[in-house]
Amino acid sequence: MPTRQHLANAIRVLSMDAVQKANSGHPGAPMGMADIAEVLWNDFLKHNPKNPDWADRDRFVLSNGHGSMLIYSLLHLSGYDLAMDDLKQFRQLHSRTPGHPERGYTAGVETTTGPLGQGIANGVGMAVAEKVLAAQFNREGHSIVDHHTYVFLGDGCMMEGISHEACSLAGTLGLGKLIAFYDDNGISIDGHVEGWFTDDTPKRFEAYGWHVIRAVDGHNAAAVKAAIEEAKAETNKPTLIITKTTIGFGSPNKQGSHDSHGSPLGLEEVALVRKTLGWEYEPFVVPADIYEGWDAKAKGAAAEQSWNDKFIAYKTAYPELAAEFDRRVVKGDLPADFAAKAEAFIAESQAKGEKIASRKASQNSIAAFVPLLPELLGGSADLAGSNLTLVKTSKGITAEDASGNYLYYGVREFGMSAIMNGISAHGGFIPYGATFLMFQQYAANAVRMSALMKLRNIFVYTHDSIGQGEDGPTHQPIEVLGSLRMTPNLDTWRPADAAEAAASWKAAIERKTGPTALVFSRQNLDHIARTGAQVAEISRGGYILVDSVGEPEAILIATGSEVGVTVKAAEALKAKGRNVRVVSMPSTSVFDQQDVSYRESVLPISVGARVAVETAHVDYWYKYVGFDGRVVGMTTFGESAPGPALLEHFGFTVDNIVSTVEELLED
Ligand SMILES: Cc1ncc(C[n+]2csc(CCOP(=O)(O)OP(=O)(O)O)c2C)c(N)n1
Ligand SMILES: [Mg+2]
Repeated sequence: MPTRQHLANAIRVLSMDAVQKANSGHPGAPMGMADIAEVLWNDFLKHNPKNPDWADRDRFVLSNGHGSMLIYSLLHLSGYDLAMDDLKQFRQLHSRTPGHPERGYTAGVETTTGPLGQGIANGVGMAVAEKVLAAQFNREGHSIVDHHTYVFLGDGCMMEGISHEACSLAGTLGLGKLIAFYDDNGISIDGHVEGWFTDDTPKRFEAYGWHVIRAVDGHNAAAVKAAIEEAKAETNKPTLIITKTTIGFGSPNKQGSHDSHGSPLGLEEVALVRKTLGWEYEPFVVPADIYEGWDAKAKGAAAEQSWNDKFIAYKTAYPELAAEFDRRVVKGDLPADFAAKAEAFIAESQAKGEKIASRKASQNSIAAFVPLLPELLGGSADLAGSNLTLVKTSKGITAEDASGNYLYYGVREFGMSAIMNGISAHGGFIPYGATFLMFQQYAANAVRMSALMKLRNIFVYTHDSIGQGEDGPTHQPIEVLGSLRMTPNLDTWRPADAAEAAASWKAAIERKTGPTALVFSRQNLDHIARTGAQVAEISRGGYILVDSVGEPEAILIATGSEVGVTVKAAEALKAKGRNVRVVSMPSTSVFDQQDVSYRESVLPISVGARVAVETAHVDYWYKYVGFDGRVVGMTTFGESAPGPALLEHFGFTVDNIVSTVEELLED
């Protein structure tokens, strides 16, 4: 049987060889953390390489995602569907070993990491999901949800602000099954960190309410093992294990230096590492006894089997709960009657004809859907009263009682969004979380990561424009809608009234392949009259709201709070004998996905005279109105004044829309 160090050396050598072959990558972190990973994976991690989707597996997150060869080596060695040939394709097009670990590309990669700090926040989300799911499903004598979340992170993650947001909340929520390993190697890209990172990290985490295990020798397997045992014994607090390591361990000339962080070691040094470690095999050759030492297939199958047995007993005792678990966690399906009930709610919202803010309409939708969907896990970054995310059936989650369905995220927009990503990646929940649209920019990269990972998340953004008024330009987004819409695989909805708000919530909940941003007004909006057929067409993202007689002279396109004023402008134009059409376009990406004949029926190519109306940056809309079209929109920041005064000041009036259309037709 090979020694522990020899098992760890397999990671070191595979990592340096793959980086060398790709002529690109980061050998330092995998070589430094190899011993820790070996102990964690071989002695503790509960997982089944043959079923990476097993619901009660431990979650492993490599927050320092630049060390991707560490996780690829672990997955390969322990028996996942990741062959040596895949390792040889490290960082190549369409390989299963992309530059940074990517969810969906590699079996066993739980979350995409690389943007430092987000992995630990995802890990916090996974631990939240475990804790809430356990509170909802476990019963006396039946612990069907009972797993740990392990996170590796480095100095970079520790320096990033998001780690403060997420770890602070993790302490408050008492996430006892979250165990993080800080790769305390004193090195980041620019060199020794003393010049830019001198926090007392143990004290910092103790102040958050974490259990901290200090100064563990990360190259001493027995010490690492003892630390993990101690961490698991602490069930009320998350644990940070601070492991002292040497970056690039095993490289005689580069270990301990940032030279080993992010470039190939070089062929000569690679040869010296082999000598130093006593590794006598060619690149990408692992001897049978090493594979044997790593093989987790039999142990993993047995672990899953024993859980399956537990689940059978649970199913006998609690058949309904077991069916819910299967629906929510295993399949991620909605209740069979959800679609019909949601349709009825949309129709009811249309019939009621209320003049309310779309954020209020959103709250009405949440109130209607939460009782139908226990998987909805809500929250807001300290703006519940403004975002209107709380409803009667919302129950806050606390350290002591995690059986609720609502998280008070505090003022942590980025943390909230990345935690939502972790909750969604874990499974069992559809998270929704809210802030002002302006502060989406604080969270932007986590929203992008959600879209990249194809996660089912609902980002709720209220106070969506200058219409929010007195708070002024610091709170009035101009460029955010455009950037949301330009994010691949993110659907953005900006509903015009209660019916569109309800339809957008339904679409967001039903979307399994990516996140949705729902954008709502602070101010009251007119109720819009629609036929039943028009109500059904909301789900197509864009539809004819007020039609012309035959082919229109001009088409007006509006979204959200500007639909009402645009309809009025169209009426004024019609009174002047103009034959115009109004298109409501709550979601451009959803409209773009419709078949060409539908799109052509709404926006016929033959009608070049087009005007878009939206209180956001004009540039986005030229795609729909063409270079010769007009946009009633924003090119500057807003101002501080009451909302109606600002809307008038910036031209969102019937008169200005009418004259813009007339000018265009007269040109
Ligand atoms: C948000 C973000 N900023 C910057 C980078 C670029 N980057 C990658 S690794 C790294 C330094 C990380 O230092 P550390 O976590 O200590 O890694 P080590 O060198 O110890 O492996 C930086 C700045 C990044 N990946 N993500
Ligand atoms: Mg470091």
